Amino acid sequence: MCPNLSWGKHNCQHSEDVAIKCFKKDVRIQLIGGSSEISGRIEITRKGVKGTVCDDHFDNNDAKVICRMMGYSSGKVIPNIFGQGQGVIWLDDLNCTGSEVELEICSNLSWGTHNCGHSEDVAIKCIKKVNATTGMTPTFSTDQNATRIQLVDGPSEISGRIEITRERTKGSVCDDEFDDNDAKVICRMMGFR
Ligand SMILES: [Ca+2]
Ligand SMILES: [Ca+2]
Ligand SMILES: [Ca+2]
Repeated sequence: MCPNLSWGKHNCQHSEDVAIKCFKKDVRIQLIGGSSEISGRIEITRKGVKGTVCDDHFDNNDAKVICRMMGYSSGKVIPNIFGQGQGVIWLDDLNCTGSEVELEICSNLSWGTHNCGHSEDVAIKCIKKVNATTGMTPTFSTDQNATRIQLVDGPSEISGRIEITRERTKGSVCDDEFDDNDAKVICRMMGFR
């Protein structure tokens, strides 16, 4: 969706291939105890510490934001039949409008501040993204036009030379005019920041 994007057009040599470093998000969200990954008790791992979310004021708008952060299109609150969590209660009285792309943007967010017990741990069910034209859930393996991005030849998965696989052809990205904003978009597409 970036302007002037033109796949395969360039005046570059491979000596100009660009490398980037992404940052791992310090918040990771999983749904625990459900029959599939799209439903369950919310488990948030923040700075390496696992915790839960309290049901006070938790509604579908809050669920939507959490599902979207996990890469799904939407979501809703469901009864917590998945059991209580343990450890930290990360969030209480969530006050998202439903349009935020990250929890951090929701108003009055305060990590670790709560007046809850684990019997109030909340559970949600997310809705997978649906392809508007086919009504199918997109998968990388069957869609030849899917764009897959990896960072290669680096010390870890979060840094290295950008390798984009598109229409089953591997390629690189030229460093001409490539800046931190371009890197951010690519990192975000890979689930990093
Ligand atoms: Ca409650
Ligand atoms: Ca709420
Ligand atoms: Ca509360």
